[in-house]
Amino acid sequence: MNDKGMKLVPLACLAGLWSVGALAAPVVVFERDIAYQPEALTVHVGDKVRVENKDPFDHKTRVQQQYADGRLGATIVAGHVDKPGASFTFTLDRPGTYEVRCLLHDGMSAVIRVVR
Ligand SMILES: [Cu+2]
Repeated sequence: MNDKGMKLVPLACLAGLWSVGALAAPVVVFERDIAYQPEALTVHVGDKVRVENKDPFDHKTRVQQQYADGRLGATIVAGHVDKPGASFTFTLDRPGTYEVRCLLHDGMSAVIRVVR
């Protein structure tokens, strides 16, 4: 392929799409080397977050709201078994901070901040 047009899609156009939750591609968090990558990210209310397992073994993801004092609140994902090569998607509908934790591997966690 040598279609220069494909390469010249204005970045501003892509950024515009990204900000529209309903149309945006999911934000992807990879499970790789027994870690969530990235381990910290910020998304907007209503964004889809996709967890994709790149490791050759299972992970088990729990997502819970996390208060400023560290206490955990509402459960968003109770414990999804993530098979190798598979992915699943969830949506965070309320602003706040959320802990993503693997129930199979100690210390494997990430933090998602959800803003308006
Ligand atoms: Cu794990």
